[in-house]
Amino acid sequence: MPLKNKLLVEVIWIVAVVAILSWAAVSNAAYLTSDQNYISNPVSSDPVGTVINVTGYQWAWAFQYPNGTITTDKLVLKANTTYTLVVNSKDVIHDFYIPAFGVQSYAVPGHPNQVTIEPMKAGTYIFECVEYCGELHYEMRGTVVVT
Ligand SMILES: [Cu+2]
Repeated sequence: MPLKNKLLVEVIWIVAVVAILSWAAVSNAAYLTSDQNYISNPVSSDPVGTVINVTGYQWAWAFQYPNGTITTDKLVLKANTTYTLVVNSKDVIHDFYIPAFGVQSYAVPGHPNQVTIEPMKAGTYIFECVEYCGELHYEMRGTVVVT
């Protein structure tokens, strides 16, 4: 290959790599500076919408609603309503996960995390614990009922 063509190939490679890395940098910056409510964070900011306290313990989940009602192994929500789940644990580390909503939050004793959700469609979904937390870990699953 003549020297001139080698130089051209080299320049094309450099331009392509710089373009791809620039695109990745810009899209990551946009993501990192976007609304972070849908990512689990330590409880520190003002919660959005209705607050539901989610408590994991060996081996079930309890959901406490603003009116004081507590349900276990069943989370009842209304469609098109914004909720902040405050996720905590009574004993060991658990991990609250609703696959259909793409929402996951660690449940760490003494260090509550919060995550915001807004169910869009009525239906029944599952939630589960996705952090091995002992003998009956597999029992920490239940349903999310959206009406
Ligand atoms: Cu668990």
